[in-house]
Amino acid sequence: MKSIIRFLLLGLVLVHWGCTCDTHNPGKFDASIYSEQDFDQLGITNKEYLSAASKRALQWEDVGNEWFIEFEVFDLKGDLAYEEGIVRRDPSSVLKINGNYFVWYSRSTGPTQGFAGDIENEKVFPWDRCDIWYATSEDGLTWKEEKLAVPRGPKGAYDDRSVFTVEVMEWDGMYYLVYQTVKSPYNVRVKNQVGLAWSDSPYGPWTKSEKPILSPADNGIWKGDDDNRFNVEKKGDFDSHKLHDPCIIPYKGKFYLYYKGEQMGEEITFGGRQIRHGVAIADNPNGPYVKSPFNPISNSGHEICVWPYNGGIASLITTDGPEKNTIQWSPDGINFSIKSVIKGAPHAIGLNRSADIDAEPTEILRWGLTHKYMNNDYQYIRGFRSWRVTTHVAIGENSKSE
Ligand code: AAL
Repeated sequence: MKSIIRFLLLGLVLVHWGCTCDTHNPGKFDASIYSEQDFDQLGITNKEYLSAASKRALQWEDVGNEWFIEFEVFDLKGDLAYEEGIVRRDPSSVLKINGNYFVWYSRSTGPTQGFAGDIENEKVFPWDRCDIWYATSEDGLTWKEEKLAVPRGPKGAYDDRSVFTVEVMEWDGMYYLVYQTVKSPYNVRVKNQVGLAWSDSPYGPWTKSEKPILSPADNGIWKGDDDNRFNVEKKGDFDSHKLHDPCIIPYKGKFYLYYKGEQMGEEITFGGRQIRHGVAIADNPNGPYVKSPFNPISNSGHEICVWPYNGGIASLITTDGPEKNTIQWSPDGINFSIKSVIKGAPHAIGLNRSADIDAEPTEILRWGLTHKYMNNDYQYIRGFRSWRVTTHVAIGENSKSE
């Protein structure tokens, strides 16, 4: 009994000592490295009593508001507007070619039934049984659907079930479409790979890669034979299940293929779904693409939205993970840090690649395409615009400081 009491008392002393240490021991947090101006800007007047939040604020990277923006989305006119019976989603970047805008996108027909029924004949997702189509526009607002660009492959091919979520790159007189592929049957555990097609004209015809140009890591192990993606012996790399949303950027004499990874045994973390981005690098647009040893290069995100800026690469991180709704930038395409935290961003952005990207960090986001996310209905492509926000004022209030 005595020893139990002694043990409890010791515990109490240690807990008390730990508390005082945390709040009073300046050795743990060196406030002296921050200037009077740092404290004044954050509104902290008592350096002896720094809350955890104040310590974090002092440690934030010194960034201005150059990357902080707000968005609005709107319906488009013409063939990309809502249409009963047809799914159009995941728009690529928008290219301006001879005065006309071009976009490529996933297109499927008919309702989505999900995984509970006849997966051999039904549609499990809106992006199942898709082909890649394209549309053109003179002003970016009214669009005309042109025709099929890249169809699914013949039965037995790696892309026989669906080709979808496409991005486009123009390079050296050639056009490249990079997209997701699924081979039938589209069950819950099916692996998703990346395919590529190329042409010397945006109108096609397109030549498809005979094999996927990138595949999931193969170091995860499913548990049992049930078609259940949460039952795993071992999860494997962050991209052990699916590679999604591929986008190739020419960068520093090489080709950086950014993608979203989905892991076997995906979990819900304190920031939501466990989704991260990776990059694979090649010397030529057609590959071979080699995954960076630094992967994953984000801890959050969803659809890839990346652009070159100031010698580095910027990335809009949306939807999932603790760092969702941030714009990040890296000096090297690999090591990203947060430049702004925004209110919310449109899904699946197709960037306007003809923007003057050097004008300012987010110039490329002034307008572009997105889609209406609604899994139970026919999804359609929409437009978005964004603007910088530098002050918060009431009507008639003078926003200028001296
Ligand atoms: C999107 C993208 C990929 C997924 C599906 C269609 O948000 O991440 O493209 O496969 O959803």
